[in-house]
Amino acid sequence: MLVDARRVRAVDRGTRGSGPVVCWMSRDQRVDDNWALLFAREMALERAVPLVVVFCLFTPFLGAGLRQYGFLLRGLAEVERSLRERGIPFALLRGDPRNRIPAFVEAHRCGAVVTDFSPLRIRTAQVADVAAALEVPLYEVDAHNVVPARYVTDKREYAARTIRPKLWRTAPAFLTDFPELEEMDGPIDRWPPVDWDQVWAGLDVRGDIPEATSIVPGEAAALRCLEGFLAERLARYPEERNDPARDALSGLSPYLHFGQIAPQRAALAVQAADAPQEAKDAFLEESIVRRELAENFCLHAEDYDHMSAFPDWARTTLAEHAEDPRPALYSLEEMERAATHDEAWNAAQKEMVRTGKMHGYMRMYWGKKILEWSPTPEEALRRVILLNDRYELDGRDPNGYTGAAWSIGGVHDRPWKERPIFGKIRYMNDRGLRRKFDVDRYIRKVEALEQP
Ligand code: FAD
Ligand code: FO1
Repeated sequence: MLVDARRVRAVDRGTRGSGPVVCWMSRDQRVDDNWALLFAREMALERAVPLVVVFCLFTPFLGAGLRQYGFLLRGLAEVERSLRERGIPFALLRGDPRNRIPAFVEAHRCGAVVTDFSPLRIRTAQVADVAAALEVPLYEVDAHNVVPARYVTDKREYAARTIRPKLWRTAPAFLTDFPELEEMDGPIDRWPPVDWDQVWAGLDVRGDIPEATSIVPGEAAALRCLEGFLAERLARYPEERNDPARDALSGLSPYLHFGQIAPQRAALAVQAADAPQEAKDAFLEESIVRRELAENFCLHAEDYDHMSAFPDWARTTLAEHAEDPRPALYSLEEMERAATHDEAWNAAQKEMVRTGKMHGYMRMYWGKKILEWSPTPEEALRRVILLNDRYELDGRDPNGYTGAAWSIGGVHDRPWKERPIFGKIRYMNDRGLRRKFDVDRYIRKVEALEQP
């Protein structure tokens, strides 16, 4: 088996047909290092039938606008080119996959469908509904995680320390290199090249938040970003990753979110890099443990974007402090305009609006201040998710819902010393920031960013 069976879930066995195999690409929007695509190709070869890759473009999607769809479409155009070079046809469908995928399978008498994995409700519902509507089998392949999310544990984990041993027990066996996606002699002209101008013209999403031009989309740019990280930032990562005034992060999250690079590729490259083991361990802790903990949270807590998913102690403490006076209260609109009294917070909001990517350390502070300055914790959670998914390139992601739940509701955290408003939720304040890094330097760095 080219693809480890522990990555594959037969969603619905159906009766296999004799026509082409469809790879329904959604989360993992790349040609190389894509286990779902490798699995579909192997099935097509075994059956001596064509392979066709389809992407079903739908709007709206969790607050995404031109900024996010632009990144996605430019990356997809690169996917189409790479696939055609390897003799694999690509088709872009428009509309609800529940209708469009079964219709495509019917129209082309396809024999089986393979799709990728995401723990978000919108995706698990789509996959279940499409499987129910198909006569032929549908397989889901976890192409996103190093250790498949459904395999690493069958329950909700409560902290990094509980999932970490389960991940590292099997990660070495999964951290293999990827097979090459070899050429096929497919019927690439049965599906004509995509008319991307027409796709862009028909994109009915809000366009008032401009594309993030400082981050180049696509699979090739993602690899360049990884190479740049290895060469210039990895060695500094342990000491400087929590310093927003410096540039020590990988910068990979937009590419990881849109599946333009595999977390496994990043992990393999970091492990093979000429860098201190401490730096490698620090990166793998974030990119494997923290990220797969977020996958686990969204997979096992369907209410991952609601307070009901917070641990009991957190909901209790937030309720006990719901009536505490709020020394500063801001409207969503004031927050969106970065018009608070706190210059560090305003800089973080501006960094996100201007670049599409807020520094990870500031996201914690940014989220916790929204709790402090919103009328209720429910409203705070709503605002964190709304602003995050509206402006971040890497938004609408398990990492984001988990980051919001960690900041507001102590998910994967523990109770801390009780205080007003926060109760026992971990607190952060600007004095703490100033102890950690040069806040004024960060503010100057953001002010120097060009306005959108
Ligand atoms: P690096 O430090 O280089 O990390 C590399 C990769 O490791 C990241 O791309 C990510 O996949 C993973 N990782 C790092 N930190 C975390 C973390 N805390 N939790 C889970 N995975 C992590 N991340 C998103 O991808 N999308 C979001 O919408 C998002 N929203 C967040 C909101 C809040 C309130 C908080 C506290 C965190 C959020 N994060 C989100 C997590 C984290 O801040 C980002 O993943 C990280 O800053 C991305 O930048 P990077 O890839 O350069 O980071
Ligand atoms: N996936 C799709 O299959 N079709 C889409 O039209 C689509 C739009 C989209 C917009 C923004 C964004 O952040 C992700 C988007 N995805 C889309 C990605 C995909 O749905 C992923 O499966 C989800 O991000 C769930 O993890």
